[in-house]
Amino acid sequence: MQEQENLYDPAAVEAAAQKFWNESRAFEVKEDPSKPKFFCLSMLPYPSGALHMGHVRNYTIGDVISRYQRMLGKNVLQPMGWDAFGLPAENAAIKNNTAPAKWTYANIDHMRAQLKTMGYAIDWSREFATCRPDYYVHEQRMFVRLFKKGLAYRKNSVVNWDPVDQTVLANEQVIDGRGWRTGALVERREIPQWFLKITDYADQLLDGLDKLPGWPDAVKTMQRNWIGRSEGLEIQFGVEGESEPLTVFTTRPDTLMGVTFLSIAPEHPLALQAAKTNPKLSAFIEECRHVAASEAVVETAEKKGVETGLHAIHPISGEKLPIWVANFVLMGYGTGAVMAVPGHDERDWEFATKYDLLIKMVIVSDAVRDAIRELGREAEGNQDPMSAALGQSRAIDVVEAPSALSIVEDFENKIITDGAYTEYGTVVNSGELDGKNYREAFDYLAEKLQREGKGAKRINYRLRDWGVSRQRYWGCPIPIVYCPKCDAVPVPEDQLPVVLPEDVQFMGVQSPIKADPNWRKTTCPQCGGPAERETDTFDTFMESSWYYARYTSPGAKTQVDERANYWLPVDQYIGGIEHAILHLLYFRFYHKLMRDAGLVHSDEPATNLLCQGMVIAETFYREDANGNRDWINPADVEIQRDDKARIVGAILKSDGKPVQIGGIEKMSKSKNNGVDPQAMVSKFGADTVRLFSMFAAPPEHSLDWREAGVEGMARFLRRLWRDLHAHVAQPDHPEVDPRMLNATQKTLRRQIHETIAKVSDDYGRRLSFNTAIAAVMELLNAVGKFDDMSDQGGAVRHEAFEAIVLLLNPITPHIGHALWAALGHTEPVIDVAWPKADPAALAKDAVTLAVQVNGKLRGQIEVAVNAAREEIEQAALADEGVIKFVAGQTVKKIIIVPGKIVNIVVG
Ligand code: ANZ
Ligand code: ZN
Repeated sequence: MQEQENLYDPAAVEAAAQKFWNESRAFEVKEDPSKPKFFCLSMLPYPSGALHMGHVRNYTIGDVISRYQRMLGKNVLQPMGWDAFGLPAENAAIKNNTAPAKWTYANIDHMRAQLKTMGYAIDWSREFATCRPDYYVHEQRMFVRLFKKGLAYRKNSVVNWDPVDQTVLANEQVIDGRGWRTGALVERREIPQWFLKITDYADQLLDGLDKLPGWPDAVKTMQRNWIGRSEGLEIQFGVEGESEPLTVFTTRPDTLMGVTFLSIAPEHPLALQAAKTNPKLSAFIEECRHVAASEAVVETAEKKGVETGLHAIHPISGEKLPIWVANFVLMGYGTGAVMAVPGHDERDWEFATKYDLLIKMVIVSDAVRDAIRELGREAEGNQDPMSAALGQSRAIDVVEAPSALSIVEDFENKIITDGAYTEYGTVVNSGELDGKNYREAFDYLAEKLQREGKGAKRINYRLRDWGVSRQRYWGCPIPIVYCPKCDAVPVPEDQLPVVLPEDVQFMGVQSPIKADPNWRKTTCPQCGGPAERETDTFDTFMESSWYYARYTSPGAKTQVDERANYWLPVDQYIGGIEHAILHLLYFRFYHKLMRDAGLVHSDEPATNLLCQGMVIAETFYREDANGNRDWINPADVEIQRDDKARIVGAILKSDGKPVQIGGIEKMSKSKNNGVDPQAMVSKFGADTVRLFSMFAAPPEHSLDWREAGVEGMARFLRRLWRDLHAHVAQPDHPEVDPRMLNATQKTLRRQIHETIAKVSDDYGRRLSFNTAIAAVMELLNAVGKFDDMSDQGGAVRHEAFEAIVLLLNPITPHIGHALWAALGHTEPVIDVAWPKADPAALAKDAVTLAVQVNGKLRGQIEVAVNAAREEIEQAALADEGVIKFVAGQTVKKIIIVPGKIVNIVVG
């Protein structure tokens, strides 16, 4: 009997705890205005087939925070759902000849069962899959409303076209410019697609970041850069022989007098016009059309261009400037035209150097500005040397002032031969602008050009409208009908949802709804005539932008109901850093759309954000004769380590022969280094897996999965189980009575309460779980060394075990459930309040002082913290070690360093 209890059996302990939580519906919550709420949300999983370690890490972090907040007395909502639409289901359908729906639902069932073995405190009554019509109907309704508000619109946009399969490919399906299945060269095609006007919210999305102190700076910076607000001027250049001016957008109007040519995008109307009579130009434009126009490509590709033969007129100097078509100018940004300043812009410099165009210096550094000033003074002896020198910089040539002159010349030569000077500085060689700094030149020109009708201030965003059309099947149908008479007509709300048929047969990659004329055929909601349905579906980011809100309002007929305003905003959001930009931007945007539709009252969807790091692991492989690597799963490998735990070799378990070691990398299918969470849970139990994933690294860092580390966690839990049961097997002891404690008992009790204080801070403020666990481990070590079998000794030990169980409970809730009962409690541990550090126990009422005699350490004394000087002196002189060194001598002086040292000077 006794023996049995000393054995920790995770499978039995976990099954019992989970049964209890299920039967008591422990984590189902309702709105309760009497309690502070806490909405803890982890990013919902894509049902790919099986849980991976990344999920386990994400959901364990969320669960630890949820359980901790619950113990603080909050009404905690932790939901779970499935991001169920998306391409992998279609790929699997094509490969295995099943319907995407069937594959998806089977995966969900499997992964739900896997998640349940982890013991997460999830309110499963709120679960949903985003591929169900009762979920996406709300998304369709919102889209119809956005359409009516002008926030959803259709325009032509480029897609990847596979000419063999005759279908559009997603970016992920284009590999090195070729279709993933056919290997055919992908073409760019323009087709009409739907967009949401996220650009209307650019300013709000940007300004809102300043009101999110609970978001990591790195994420906010990435979002700012993505939105990319730039303040500049639009400037009009006349074009020789044309009535329409050419408008450019520049963020550096201060460089205006350094413009030596203009560059326009290949798709710019002026380029297309010039190409009609210029075969070389039209060939170049055609060439550009075949290169994917993504910004990244444009940024890295070699700069290329062709002259149009047209000339622009400089708005101030009247100079004639050649107009070039350049491959790095994007039609979709600004005006699609750039005033080129090769002296101060790197891309223009590269271009000018390649095509031998003029490079002018019009901005100088402070040192060069000072040199110019000096030259000016020498040249003119002028009271206003700055304007003299800067206004007539040609005068520099005739002045004899080698040092200042060479500074200026060197600077100019460097710009011409080495590269553009891109910093802000002082304007030179620019007539009326000379001597101005960036801001002054900006404001001066903004005013002047505006007055002359040649320019205006302008704010541009890098952010583009959100293209939500996908030419795929497994997504939410876009609720639009095309009528030959009425054009695009939204499906009336009472006819929603437009249901995606689930029982379909895949013929090749073509979307089954595109292939089915019966599905497409409908009547126009406006004129009643024959019409066709839109067969594109939404980008799956649509579903994941508002799912968090749906959790608050299960069963609501509307997208969300009043319950949303009890739970929102999310208090803690947890997910991967790979979602730092797009998902989190759409998530914030959609919240503002719902706010503006009157559905929610807050401005931002989530107050705090935690981005967890990757899970990484060692990789192993064998190379075949052709040098191809066959990656071997770590589970099939036996690792040999040296005494410092460094890996020195590895063998394949099945044949006992060595395998190559490939280094630590993110767990992935391609490197076959994923560790199956299910196998780990079966072998060690969920608590051990949870404990390891929280202990091995701080949440934002990479987590290096090592089975040896997992084994260490299992040993720790076994020891806790054994020690705690050994304690409760002892005869009864009274309650702790602080007045009765001796020094050792007090010391252990202080450590208990110090640990409570530290762990509380680690869980709550720092979100630093590994240090919290380390502190609890130290406490268990201290309990192990505490062999006091007295009444009060037993009482303090009991307090220590209670603290350990409670402090670990958010991380290892199953063993927590069992051990709390073992400590004699009938109330389940999930309902117990988080322990509070007792200030009285924390107070250090005694300090230890080192005692020196003539600077040499001779003894140690304990005194009260507030002990008077005489008391300390007496205690020091009475110390056994000290007495013999003082005996027979005269004490000349006693120096006390408070809290540390007493030095007795004798002689
Ligand atoms: C002249 C100039 C001089 C510029 C200089 C920069 C430095 P951001 O900050 O990203 O808004 N530009 C404008 N439209 C462009 C387009 N469609 N494609 C490529 N480049 C474009 O960048 C604004 C700057 O990028 C603009 O300011 C323009 O070059 C270029 F010393 O004008 B600048
Ligand atoms: Zn019609």
